[in-house]
Amino acid sequence: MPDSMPNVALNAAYYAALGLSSIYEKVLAGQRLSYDDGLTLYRCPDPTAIGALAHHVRVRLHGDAAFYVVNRQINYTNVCVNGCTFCAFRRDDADQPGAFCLSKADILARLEAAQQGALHLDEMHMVGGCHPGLRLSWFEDVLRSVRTAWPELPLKAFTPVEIAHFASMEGISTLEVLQRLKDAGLVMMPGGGAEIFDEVLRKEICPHKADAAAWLRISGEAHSLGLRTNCTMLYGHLESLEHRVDHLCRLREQQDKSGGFTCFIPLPFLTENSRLKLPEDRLGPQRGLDQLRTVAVARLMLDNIPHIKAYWIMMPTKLAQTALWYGADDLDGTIIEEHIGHMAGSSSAQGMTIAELEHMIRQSGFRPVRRNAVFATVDAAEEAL
Ligand code: V47
Repeated sequence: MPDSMPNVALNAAYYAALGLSSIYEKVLAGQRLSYDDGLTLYRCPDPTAIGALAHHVRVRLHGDAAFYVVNRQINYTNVCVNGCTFCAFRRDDADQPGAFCLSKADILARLEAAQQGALHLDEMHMVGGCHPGLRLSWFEDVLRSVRTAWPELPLKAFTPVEIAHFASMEGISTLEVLQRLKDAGLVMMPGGGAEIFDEVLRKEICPHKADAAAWLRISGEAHSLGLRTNCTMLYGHLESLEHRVDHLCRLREQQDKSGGFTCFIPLPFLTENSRLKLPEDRLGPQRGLDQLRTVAVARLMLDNIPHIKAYWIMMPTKLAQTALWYGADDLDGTIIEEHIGHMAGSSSAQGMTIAELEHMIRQSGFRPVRRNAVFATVDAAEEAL
């Protein structure tokens, strides 16, 4: 461990007193944790003990670096056929109040404004609802137009759920959809739509969305084409700790097979404007500690996924800073405009400047490292794409 990031908290006797000796030894030896270990970590009464173990792994992987990206999010539409109960962003059809659908010109204008403001974007992050009228050729045209305007800009777009939707609209395979989008310039896919993999619960919260097997299969197909992708877990709703650990184990298993997941993003459920109502005992300030613990358990369980993101849009910025000490190494980026979290009650800003992100990282005791969409540091970006 570098001298700049000492970890004085790893006291073997203390872990023994918590009943965590075997997990402690596995983590220090770099060995894989089991499903039962994941549950034990979640049930341990002392979150700081879990955080210290996760920090040990995080420092082993990334030292004192904390990553951020100069990016522009674009949500192209919120019209969606899926009707997920938790989602405050979606509108069932284009006539509903608040429904929107951007044109290609709108998208290009947003990027143009961002390029002028930020001087140089290192990621376009574009996702949207599963719109019943937008064809694959429209998305290909948008990607090609963006690539023509900004050939160096890495294009990150479409979750496996959108890919499944495009395939069913076009009557072609998901692999073919991925190949066509790759040919149009796609290099990276965001990790949304994973929600929670447990089949019974998934049917309850998002019955019409691509199922767990499809989500994982499409991620694997993207990896087989050389696309890199992220992965997420939506938590803090109706799921149990067993569901969470099962979700992490399924991601780890997929990563063993296809190897293209770059970053895991735990997404704490935001409750406002959502049809999914939570019982009282699931709400309240203890959710902050649950978020830190989830970041830490993810860092410890996902031994084959390089990065863990504390997404500052969905968690308070002070908590995202603290998460850097609980296993997270990335904060996402400048963002500029975000709808999914904000329509669900996020009180964070819409965007941050480079100076604000770097300040936030330095204030937490870490070294800011600017990266692009595929996590290459910006100086080395061209080689990585
Ligand atoms: O797929 C929807 C989630 C996701 C709510 O890959 C909600 O780098 C909380 O995946 N409360 C979209 N979460 C966001 C996402 C993402 C964000 C930033 C970076 C990356 C990346 C991916 O947001 C959705 C869904 O899982 N979501 N509604 C809600 N009420």
